[in-house]
Amino acid sequence: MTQAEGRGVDRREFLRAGMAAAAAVAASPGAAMAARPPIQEVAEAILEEYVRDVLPLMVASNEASWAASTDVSEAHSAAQAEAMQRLYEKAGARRVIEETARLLGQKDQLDDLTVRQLEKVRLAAAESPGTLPDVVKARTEAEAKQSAAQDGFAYTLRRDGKPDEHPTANDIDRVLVNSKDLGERLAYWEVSKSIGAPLRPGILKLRDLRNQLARAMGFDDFFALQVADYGMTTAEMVALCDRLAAEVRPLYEQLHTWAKHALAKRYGVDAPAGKIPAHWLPNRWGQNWPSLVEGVDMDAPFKGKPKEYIAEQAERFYASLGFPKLPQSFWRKSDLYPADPKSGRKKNSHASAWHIDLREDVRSLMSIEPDNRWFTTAHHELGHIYYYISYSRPEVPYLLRAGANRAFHEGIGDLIGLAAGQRPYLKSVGLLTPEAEKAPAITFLLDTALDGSSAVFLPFAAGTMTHFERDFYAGKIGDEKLNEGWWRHVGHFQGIAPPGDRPEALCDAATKTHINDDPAQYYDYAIGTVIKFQLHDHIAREILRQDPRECNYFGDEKVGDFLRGILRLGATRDWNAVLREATGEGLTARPLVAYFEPLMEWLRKENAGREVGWS
Ligand code: X8Z
Ligand code: ZN
Repeated sequence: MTQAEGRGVDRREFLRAGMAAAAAVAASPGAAMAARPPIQEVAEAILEEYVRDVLPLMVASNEASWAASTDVSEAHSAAQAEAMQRLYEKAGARRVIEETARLLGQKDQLDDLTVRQLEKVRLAAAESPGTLPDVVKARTEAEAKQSAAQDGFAYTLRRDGKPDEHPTANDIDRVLVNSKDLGERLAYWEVSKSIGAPLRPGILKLRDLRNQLARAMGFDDFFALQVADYGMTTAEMVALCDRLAAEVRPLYEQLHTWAKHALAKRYGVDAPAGKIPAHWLPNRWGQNWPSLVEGVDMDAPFKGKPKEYIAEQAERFYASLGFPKLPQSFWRKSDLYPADPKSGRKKNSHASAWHIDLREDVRSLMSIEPDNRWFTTAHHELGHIYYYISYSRPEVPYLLRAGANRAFHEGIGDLIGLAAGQRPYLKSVGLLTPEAEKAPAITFLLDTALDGSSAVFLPFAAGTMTHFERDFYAGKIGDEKLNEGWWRHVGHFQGIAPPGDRPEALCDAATKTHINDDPAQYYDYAIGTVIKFQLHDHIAREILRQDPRECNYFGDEKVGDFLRGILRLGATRDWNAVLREATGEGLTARPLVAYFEPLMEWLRKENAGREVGWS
């Protein structure tokens, strides 16, 4: 029980709301005849009032955040902080906290939908309790400042005899994916980490403010507050993530060994014993390893395509499953391509999807370039958008216009990304080069395991990120040991080592955007990855009756019906039940591991005689 639930409520407020409910009942005699417990009426009236008050402020706050993320400026950042502050004042008002606690204390007299909404109100209030207005204000300002520092950061690359260069995040990623020159790789990897130092003071401050608010509301810390949205404790979430990481560990160790040797060959050096040097890998955090498989250039089919192709092709995939075309406002209001360098405009470089008004105003922020990574990312983001569209219907209360859990929201677009990477589909839309068509199936399977959110990704998401943030918010990592703590987890879960000393001032953890602006939630992606393979396995085997590794969802309305059956529920049902009813199984990495079974056999042979693992 939280502290808030333990405190008494202001009875006058409660009675006032009760009277409002009685008036509502009088105006609607049909409802009264149903003879529902009076507390049910009270709760419904309170929720209605809450939505009426909070929704417009949420829309204003989303609009201000959108402006701040798509056009970084001091004025936008100040407006964002102001709008968020106004929202927080209402959502976390003392009265809201007390009424919600009181009602949840009698939840056995309330229907399930009402309890679910009250839980959402309780958790939202815990983010900004009106009992601590100064701390809420300080946090809001610190959040806006940290986002502006992150989104407005310009990377500077200094190389002997060359003028300063200012590579974008896309430029850095391109070098890390393509360059075979270890000196150049190291230079770009180090530049990619230069954003950590300026973000260090801000993340420490935010940790303390976030914790202070969560603790005042009875949670152990901010991490526990975020996990509570799953109806779980921190210990349960970490145990779950550990189980998922352990299920995939034998496959990961084989992939790690194979990749280390493949990269050593590519760079013309000997493979080191144990861990892989971080700058060898084609991703800033080693979270996935694209383009490692020789012989298939996944980017080739996108070269020379118009810039609109990627997002429009992703839309065509969803439409083929019976989803509607995206509203015109999506295309008008989204910000899908890199900012023109000449414009001087700075925008957040990380992809995201936005549901501005919990109705039809849906948008995405991306920096799409014509390559395979953005092809997958666009499918991911449109998954969020189609989730928003599917549950924005009168039967789903505003407060439950969310995923079955946050991981479902992440998993759906990833699922369509996985489907859009299947060869039969790629061939049908002319995205399969003759070389890729001829390549053995194992080549594709290997690329799927290494890239995107898959086998290589899980140790990062369930391991490094989840453990680091758990430790960070629980105070288990000293303020002067952030880098040590970060690299300990990276080494343990991912088998990756920094290319040299990483002094504390550098703060490598803060280079990952989610640590700053989507905090204590990265397990969403780990669980979303597992759910993706569970759903995919079910769709391929039970609906399409095709091989999960060579299947084609495109144009199949039965697949669309199955997915809409999940999406249209929003958060009105328990997520465990939704998963079980959809797939017949609880949360498990079994289908993910099964998907890669032929690969596991192949890897064992490839790695024969090599030392597997790193400890
Ligand atoms: O942040 C994202 C999405 C936006 S919700 C692009 N992802 C994680 C990341 O990039 O670290 C998708 C996979 C993991
Ligand atoms: Zn996402």
